[in-house]
Amino acid sequence: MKEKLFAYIFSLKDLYRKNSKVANNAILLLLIFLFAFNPFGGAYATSVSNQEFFTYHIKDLAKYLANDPDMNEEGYYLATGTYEKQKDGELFGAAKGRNLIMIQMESFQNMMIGADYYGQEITPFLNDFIKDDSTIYFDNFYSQIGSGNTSDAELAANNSLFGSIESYSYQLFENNYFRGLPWLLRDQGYTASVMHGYNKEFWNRQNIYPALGFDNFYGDTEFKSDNIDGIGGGRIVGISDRAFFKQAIDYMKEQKEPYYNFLITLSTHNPFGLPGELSEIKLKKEDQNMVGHYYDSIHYADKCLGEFIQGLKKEGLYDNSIIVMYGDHFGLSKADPNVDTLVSKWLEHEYTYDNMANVPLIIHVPGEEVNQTVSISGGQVDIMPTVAYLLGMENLDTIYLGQNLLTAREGFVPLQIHMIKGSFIKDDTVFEMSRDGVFSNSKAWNRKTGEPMDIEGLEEDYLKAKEKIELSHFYLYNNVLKLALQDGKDIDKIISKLNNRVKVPKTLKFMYINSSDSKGIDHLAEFLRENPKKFVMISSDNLVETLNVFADRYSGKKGEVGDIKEIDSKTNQGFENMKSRIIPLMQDTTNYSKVEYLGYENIMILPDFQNHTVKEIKEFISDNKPYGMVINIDNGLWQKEFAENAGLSKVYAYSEEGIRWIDKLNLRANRVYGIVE
Ligand code: GP9
Ligand code: MN
Repeated sequence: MKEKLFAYIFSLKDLYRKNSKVANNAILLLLIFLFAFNPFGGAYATSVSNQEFFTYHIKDLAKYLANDPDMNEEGYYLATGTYEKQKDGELFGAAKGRNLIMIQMESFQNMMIGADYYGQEITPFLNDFIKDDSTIYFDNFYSQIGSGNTSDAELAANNSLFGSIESYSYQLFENNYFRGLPWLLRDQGYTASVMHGYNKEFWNRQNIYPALGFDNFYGDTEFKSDNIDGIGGGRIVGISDRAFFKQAIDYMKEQKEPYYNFLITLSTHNPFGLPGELSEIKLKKEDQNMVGHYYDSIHYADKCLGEFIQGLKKEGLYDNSIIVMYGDHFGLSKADPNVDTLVSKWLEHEYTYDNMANVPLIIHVPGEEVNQTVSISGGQVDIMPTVAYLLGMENLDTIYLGQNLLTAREGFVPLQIHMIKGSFIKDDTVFEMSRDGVFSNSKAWNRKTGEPMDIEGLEEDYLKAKEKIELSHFYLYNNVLKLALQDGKDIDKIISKLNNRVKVPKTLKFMYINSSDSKGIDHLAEFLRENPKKFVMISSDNLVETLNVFADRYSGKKGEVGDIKEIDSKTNQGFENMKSRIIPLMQDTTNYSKVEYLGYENIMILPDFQNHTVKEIKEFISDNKPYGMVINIDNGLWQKEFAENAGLSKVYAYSEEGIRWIDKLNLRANRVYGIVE
């Protein structure tokens, strides 16, 4: 049962069937995530702004970011306000006044660069291109997406912010105020356009692009698909890269200069379909599957990129431009065991999560002698400041989280999916945060040798990686860019407002449901709709599944399925209002990030003192800033004391009398004693 880091009091019966000793002895850890109020209006803001620990965290962080004069000297953890300190460098303004052409390449992993498939060069064009006098190649560069995939890569590159892991940011924040690269360039007289040969509604692009600052969106109504059967794949069957680039050049020829064109490619989309006539890589029998098709499809994309550069030259669009290319995210998933095996075999070493997140960044400044390979670690949020530096921008008048990779002495890349929040890549060190939320269970390795590394000494960086992602979410969920940049509010004041939190009532209605209890789920939704001020604590034997079912049935988008049909069917508002009042009790917290990643971020714990040392529990509390603690006094009052002294200033542990708050908690209630104030 060692791996059962946290058990759950309501599953004791089940647990007992499996292991009576543990069931008898377990002192359990509960995680409760809750949301309460929203000082700024948006339903989603509710979820983040209410978090006391979060506020506290951010406050510290904002102070650190704003006031620490040594921040640059430290070389890592650079963020808003640091660009001006990072401008001094040989290449400042190397591309001043030029047109910017930025290409986000679908599913393009860095392991393709310089690689061969049993003697066949996969990316011959890019291999030459990165050796060109005018090219800077970043080989230690990473995708930093959240759950918005391609669209999060776009967001990170253009806005230097991390998308949410809860849902896709292009929808969550479609009404936010942004001030990223398109807006900054527009201020300098550029026209900003985005080109993507696919349905404009996908990822809600059509609705959010104007807010992101794009003057024009050339999508499926502008690009004529060549309809090559099977290219791309899955639901994303669209225009070929060849046809896309060709038409993109035609559109660019017509544009007023200076311009920024952001091109998003498509034909290397999973499952990497490529019709026979375009296929050039001869695949071994064992690779005649998604893995081999990926290599083949990347080979095709590489060829199209070469044709694009030729096309720019031919049309006189090349010399006065700066061309940026990067991959949006992985193509081959390590999570698929077959893929993992085949890729590891081809790589001749284990296919790791850092290999998977590693995408190329290539910047080409025609006519300038800039050739170099930059190997400090960087990620998509670093693109905006790096490009701004080459374009010679005097300042970055916005809120951003990346750094200029051409002057930084050290890289720092926070990640949030595949390797969960808190994971990072700091130059050659890869740190993977443990999914149970306990730092000491995490691991680290050297990205070059694969050798395991001691995690000792990495905790500070882990916290910074986590805080940086949280800061980004804080900005987005609270529309901080609007408040600070448009309304002119002081960022410190914005943060301090968050202290006016609404208190969670001491009496909670308790519901015991599971994912197959469809009546229970309907009842939960109905209760929340009818009692807009009340909170509900739900527990189940399969909590994550239950919350997912709730989301599926009652989110505004999918809400038609549920028994309650009156919720807003156009937006997620109705759902978010309900969701924000649910306090989940987690059953299986071996992977505590599961519930957090569903958007329930506050945590109530009931520590498992039996299977975990006090040190581990303290570590969990200090790193995860749980909201509250529940204790079981069966095994002694010292645990109550522990709870009270755990550094959770707003959290109270209750003894048996505390049971009154759980007025509807019936079964096994005598084993649960506490809740937050
Ligand atoms: C569709 C394309 C693919 O427009 O951007 O998105 P993805 O599935 O890779 O996120
Ligand atoms: Mn993509």
